[in-house]
Amino acid sequence: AARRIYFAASIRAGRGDSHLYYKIVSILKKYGTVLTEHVGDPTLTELGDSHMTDKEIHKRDMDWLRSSHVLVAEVTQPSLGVGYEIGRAIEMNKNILCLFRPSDTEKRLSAMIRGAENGKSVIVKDYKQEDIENLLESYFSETV
Ligand code: 6IA
Repeated sequence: AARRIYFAASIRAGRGDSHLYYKIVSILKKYGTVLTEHVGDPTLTELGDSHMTDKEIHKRDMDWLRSSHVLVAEVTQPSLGVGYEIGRAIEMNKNILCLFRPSDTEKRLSAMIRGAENGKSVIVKDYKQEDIENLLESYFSETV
């Protein structure tokens, strides 16, 4: 069966990187089924409304997370929702790849994310936008 990939990135915390999220989703589709394609939708704004209540969104996302094989999270734009998803995924023993762009932010990545790295199931990668294809290729061919 195809890998089930949960992609996490900022929504209400800000959509400034949405074009990059779109690109990441399009690359991830080579490696499996992306459950959370909407996260990469550049037309989705942080103010946007959905037909679902927050409770329904939370339940659907947790069900998807449970059913996924791997969580890929773009963590450069700090987001409560993404941090929450990473924490829940760690408790579920999922494979997790966190992607951070040091050169595109003044902020340092949270110690709770950087410090969760274990060299196996939880990987934190510093990267540049232009390296994303190679990075995902080596992650999916060597790690998961
Ligand atoms: O705190 P944030 O909103 O930045 O959290 C973003 C993360 O939480 C993403 O990785 C999503 O998986 C999840 N998430 C948060 N809000 C939604 C959502 N809202 N729909 C789906 N997943 C969500 C409805 C979108 C609305 C703005 C049109």
